[in-house]
Amino acid sequence: MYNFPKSFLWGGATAANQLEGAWDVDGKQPSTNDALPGGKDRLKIIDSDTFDWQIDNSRYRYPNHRGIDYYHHFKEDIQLFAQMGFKCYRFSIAWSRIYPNGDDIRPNEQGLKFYDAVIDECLKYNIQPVITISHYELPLNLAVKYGGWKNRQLITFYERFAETVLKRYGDRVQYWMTFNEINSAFHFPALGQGMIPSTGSKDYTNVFQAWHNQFVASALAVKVGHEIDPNLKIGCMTLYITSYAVDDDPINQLANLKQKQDFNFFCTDVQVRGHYPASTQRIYHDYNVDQSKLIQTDADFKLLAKYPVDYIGFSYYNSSVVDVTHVHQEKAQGNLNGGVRNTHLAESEWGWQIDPVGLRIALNELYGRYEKPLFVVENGLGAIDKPDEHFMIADDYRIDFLRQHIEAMAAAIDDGVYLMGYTPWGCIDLVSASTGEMSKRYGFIYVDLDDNGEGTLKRYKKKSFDWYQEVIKTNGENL
Ligand code: BGP
Repeated sequence: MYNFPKSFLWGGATAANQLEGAWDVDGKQPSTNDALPGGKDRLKIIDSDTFDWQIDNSRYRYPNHRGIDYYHHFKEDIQLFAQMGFKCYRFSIAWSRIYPNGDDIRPNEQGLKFYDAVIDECLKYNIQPVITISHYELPLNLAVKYGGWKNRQLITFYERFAETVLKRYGDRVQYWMTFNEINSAFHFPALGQGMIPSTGSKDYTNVFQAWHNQFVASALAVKVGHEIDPNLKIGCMTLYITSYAVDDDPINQLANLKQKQDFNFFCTDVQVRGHYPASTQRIYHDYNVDQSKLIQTDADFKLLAKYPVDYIGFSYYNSSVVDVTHVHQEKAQGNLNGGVRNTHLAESEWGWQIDPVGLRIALNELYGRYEKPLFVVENGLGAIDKPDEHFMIADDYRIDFLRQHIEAMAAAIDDGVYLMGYTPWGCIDLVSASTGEMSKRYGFIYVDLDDNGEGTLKRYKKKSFDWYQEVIKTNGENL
């Protein structure tokens, strides 16, 4: 017997740039993500100084630009989500559909109409939309012309964008998040902050300036949202990686403490508590931040204090092990933070270590620290699915992964954690953020499309589709 509340928001999550396609349709201009190549060099390119943001169709070809052509298939897809019994559906709005260049004065009505249609389609089935205002993209023009989020002008552009969508959809959408995985910029400022690293190594003064600007922008979105309707719930979204020290050496324990303060808590502290944490000076020092260059005003600090977020959305894929004394040699992969191999854990085909207990720990750590409602808005197993000749996919590995993580959530609820809902990542197969390819799949629904953009785009239910339908129907009892 599990204690999922009756109102628990079971659903699934996606992001515009990874599934919509139609990247230049109905007035949309390119986003930063449209300018990323697919393939193995994707993260290497983001992380180097050779990254150029030019759109070149021969290089930045399918599947990035095609997504799964959700732009033209969303009715069919949402109908499938409804069949699974989704109570909510998390998706993002492509900023460059609404303000194609980011600095436009007026929004693009065709872009607004598209999300009207998506939202209405959800509501038709009593699915609550959960909207990420900005998920790993911004209009390319804002990166090229303004240098991305390190430029304070982005606050004004984002505020305009956020206000437009909150006003337009706030009557139908209660749950919002301001920035996807805001803390990921520790590793890849190009993704969420739209910044081109100008030297071989990251300039953290820019990264922390960009965060500050994003924190202020996020607070302004909370302000505007609550002015429109005090019942709107506007959350942050962080990538949570439960981390362990490799052994009981206090040196490793201290390094693990710092990793948590830096990666897991820094951004969330500001967005939830409304002020920078006590560790800020230590963090600036460790990341060589030139404080004399940071622009942070008293008015900013007042805004942060006045408009903290209403809930904490977070993604959880894997844990990591901190080992500064080099006890283990074997490196692990992982969602941005790898660390070393954990000998107790299995790993995915991409080397992400599978750790459901780590999710229970994450939930307890976050709730213990903030005592604000939590929402697991991403979780899942990226795998290569092999359809048979009838497009049947027996993805028992995915079912096992999700079952164990749902059990961990149930245990955390018994531990006293207030958990609002669960939206596993990529509920329908979509383009992977890290590889830019289709073959790393998360969905309950298979999409016939390969890494070269070949395929019929037809949708097929995987075995996990029926399984998740039963999970939702029984409110998490039948796993
Ligand atoms: C998160 C992102 C998502 C998503 C997911 C899986 O970091 O918010 O956009 O893609 O990770 O990552 P990947 O697609 O690289 O397997």
